[in-house]
Amino acid sequence: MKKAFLFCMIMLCLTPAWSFTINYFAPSLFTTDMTLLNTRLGITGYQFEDFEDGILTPGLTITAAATISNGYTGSPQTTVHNGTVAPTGWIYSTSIASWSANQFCIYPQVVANFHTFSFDHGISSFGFGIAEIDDIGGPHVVMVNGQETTVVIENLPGFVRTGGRNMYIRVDAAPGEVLNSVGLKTVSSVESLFFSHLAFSENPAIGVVPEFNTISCLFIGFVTILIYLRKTSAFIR
Ligand SMILES: [Ca+2]
Ligand SMILES: [Ca+2]
Repeated sequence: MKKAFLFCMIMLCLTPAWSFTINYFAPSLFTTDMTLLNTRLGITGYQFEDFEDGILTPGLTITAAATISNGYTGSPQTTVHNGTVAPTGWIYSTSIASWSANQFCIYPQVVANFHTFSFDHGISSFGFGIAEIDDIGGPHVVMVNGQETTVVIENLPGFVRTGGRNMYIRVDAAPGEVLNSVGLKTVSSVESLFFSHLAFSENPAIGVVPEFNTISCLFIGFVTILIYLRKTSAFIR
């Protein structure tokens, strides 16, 4: 019994307490003044992917998957943008759907219920503009590192259901944490979406430094083991 309790305590301590901050920005904040816009979105100095050239930022993968069928999708299908030049028609040009100064955005081509941005190595912050939540899809839950969050795009203040801009989302990792993927998920229906003005921020220190709480827990866990073993061996003697 004691061993089971001890094991559970140690496992709890070894489980990282991930937490992320999800920031949202309504379409009303958009301006063609990129300096001002990036300030408003908190992405000044970030690296950007604005889809001007059909080649994704190295390390970025965009996946759109339809795992349910309805009037749009007869069978499950997936599209992966892996950094190669996109076929004609995969990059669209429309000012009302773009969150950047240029008019480009990407339409993942599959009318999907899972849209995922994945990063080859962990990053500290990621922002993306959403457009074209205008149809039957949703609600769209924000996913972080493969886990559902409580943030639903359609419930955010300032959300506009339209063929234009719906919302800009920026996910920040806390010190010692990393973002491996960010996405949108619906379970009841599929929706075509446009994405634009992807913004990345990296901190080389992030991903290699455990959280203070994790370090503390590890220390407490090992001390507990030592005390337990010491008491056990004393009892045996
Ligand atoms: Ca590019
Ligand atoms: Ca749509």
